[in-house]
Amino acid sequence: MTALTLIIGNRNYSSWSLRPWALMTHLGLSFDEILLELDTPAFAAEARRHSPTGRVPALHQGALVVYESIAILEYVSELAGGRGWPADRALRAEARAVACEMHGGFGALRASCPMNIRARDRRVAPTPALLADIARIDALWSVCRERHHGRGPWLFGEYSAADAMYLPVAFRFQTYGMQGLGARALEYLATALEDPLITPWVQAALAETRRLPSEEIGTAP
Ligand SMILES: N[C@@H](CCC(=O)N[C@@H](CS)C(=O)NCC(=O)O)C(=O)O
Repeated sequence: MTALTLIIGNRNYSSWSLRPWALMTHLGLSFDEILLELDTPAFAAEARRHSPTGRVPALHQGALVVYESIAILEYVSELAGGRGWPADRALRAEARAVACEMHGGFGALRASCPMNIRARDRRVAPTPALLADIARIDALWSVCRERHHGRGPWLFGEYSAADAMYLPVAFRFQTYGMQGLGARALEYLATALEDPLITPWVQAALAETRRLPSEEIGTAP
């Protein structure tokens, strides 16, 4: 297979980059990484060289450039013989809906609680919009786990692109100490945060020293 290169942003902050990285890692695909420092004078020009949107992530394979995290998830799943999604067609449709909901939604959560893997004990205002996003995540994770717990520990039993999409949400729960998850959802949160395959990303994120003030949100509890 032609070599794959994933273009990513700072591991501590770049939630969109983490998603394809997590799925590619779970699928056992081998790939190189190029990290572009977010919010630097060089970023805009560099990112434009790698992706037409000037954003990360992007995936390169020879002359092919795939951008938009969800399109990358689809592509790498195809490269792995479809293993990025559930084998069952109905489950696959549900998993795609759940993944698309993350890609296009949860605006309050994303805006008020940026992913910041190394930060702990941050608190943000529990606005109605944020609480509504948390309630929806609780419902979604709980229903998935209730229905699929017999097949494995992930949203649809086996690991899928849906889990990769929600991994940055798990880090947000850890950073901002958000309440509101029921037992099943909490169990899933622990599964996501304790996933040994993401350890290299987390270790690298913890080793990063650069701070982006725009992403350092929240006060001590
Ligand atoms: N919809 C895009 C979002 C990509 C995105 O916003 N990436 C951020 C980093 S996590 C970025 O490149 N920000 C730099 C900028 O917008 O200048 C996707 O799903 O890949």
